[in-house]
Amino acid sequence: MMVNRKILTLDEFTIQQMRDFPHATGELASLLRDIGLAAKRVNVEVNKAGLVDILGDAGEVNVQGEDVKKLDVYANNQFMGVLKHGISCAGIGSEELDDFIAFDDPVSNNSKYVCLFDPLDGSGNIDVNVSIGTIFSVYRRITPKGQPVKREDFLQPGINQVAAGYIVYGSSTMMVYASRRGVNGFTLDPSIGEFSLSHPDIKCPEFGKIYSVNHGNFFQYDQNVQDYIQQCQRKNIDNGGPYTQRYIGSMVSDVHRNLIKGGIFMYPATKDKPGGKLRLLYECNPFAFIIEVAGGKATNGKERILEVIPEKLHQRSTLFIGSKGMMDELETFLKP
Ligand code: AHM
Ligand code: MG
Repeated sequence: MMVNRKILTLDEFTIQQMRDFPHATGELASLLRDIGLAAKRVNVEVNKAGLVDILGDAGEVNVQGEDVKKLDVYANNQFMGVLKHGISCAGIGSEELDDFIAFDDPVSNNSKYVCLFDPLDGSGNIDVNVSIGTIFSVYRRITPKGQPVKREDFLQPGINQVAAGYIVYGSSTMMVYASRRGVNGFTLDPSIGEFSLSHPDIKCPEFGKIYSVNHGNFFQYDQNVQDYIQQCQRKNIDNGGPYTQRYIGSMVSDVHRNLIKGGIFMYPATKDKPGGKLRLLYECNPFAFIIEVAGGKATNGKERILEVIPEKLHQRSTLFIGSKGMMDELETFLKP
C-alpha cells in the first residue's frame, strides 16, 4: 500500500523538527500535542453550538446529566486540563481566569514552559455560526525549576516567546503555530481526527489588498488613523481600485485570512477605549510573533508589540498588524 508521507500529522511534524536538535527534551512537542488534543475537544463542542442552544442554555443540565457550560468556560477548562496533566507546562494565564495559575505539583514545578491563552476568542460570534478561535503563547519560565512559577514568568515581553499559535474553528478547523523556525498550518482531518500539515512554511505576502478595521468606530479614531483608512479607500483608483475592507469581528479569522492573503488588521485606540481593546499577552503578542516569523510586522502604533514590557496579565493594547509593505505605509501616517 502507498502511504503519502508528505502529509505529516502535527505530532509527526513536531517530532521530526525535534530530531534536528539532539539535545531537545521533547517538552515543546508534548505541549503542542496537548494543545492539539484540547483543540479537538473544543472543536467537537463548537460544532454542536447551535444544538446546545436548542437543548439547553448554559447553566442547565444536559441529557447526559452534565452541566451545560458556556463554550468559553468549557474551552478554558479543556486547555487548562490538558496542560495541567501534561509534563511541559508549569502554569497558565488565560482570559477566563482573574490571575495566573501555577500548577504547583512535583512534575509541573519542574516543567520548562508557561502558557498564556485566550480559550475562545470572538465568542460573541458563537450564536451566529461565525468562525471563532483559540490563541496561545508559550514562554520558557525564567524562575528556576523546582518551585511554582511566579508572576514574572508570565510578564515577559513577546520577543521571548518560544512558540505561539491559534486554532480557527471555521469551515474547516486549522491549527497554525509559529516557532522561530517558521509558521506552519495544520488542518484537522476529520477522517482520522488528526491535525495534518496543510500549509507548510507560511509567509505573509509583502503586500495585500485587504484592510480590516471596525468602521463603526471610524469617528472615534485619531486623525492619522482616519487618514490612513481613507487612503486605503482611495488606494490605486487609477491602478486596480481601492483596498477591500474585510472585518469579521473575530480576530483569529481576520488575521488568519490576512496572513495567508496579505493585508492589514487594526484595532486602534477609540475614545471609549484609549488603550485599545485587545489583550497584549494572549491576543496581540502571539499574533505579533506569528506575523513577524512569517515576514510581516506588528506595532501598537508607537512601538513594536514584541518589545513592550508587560505590567499586567490582562493589559490591553492597540494593534496594527499585517503585511510588511502595508505596515511600512501605515507607519508613514502614524509618525508624530
Ligand atoms: P473577545 O476576546 O471578548 O472575544 O474580544 C476580542 C474580539 C476580537 O476577536 C475581535 O477582533 C474584536 O474583539 C472585535 O471587537 P469590536 O466588536 O469592538 O470590533
Ligand atoms: Mg479574546
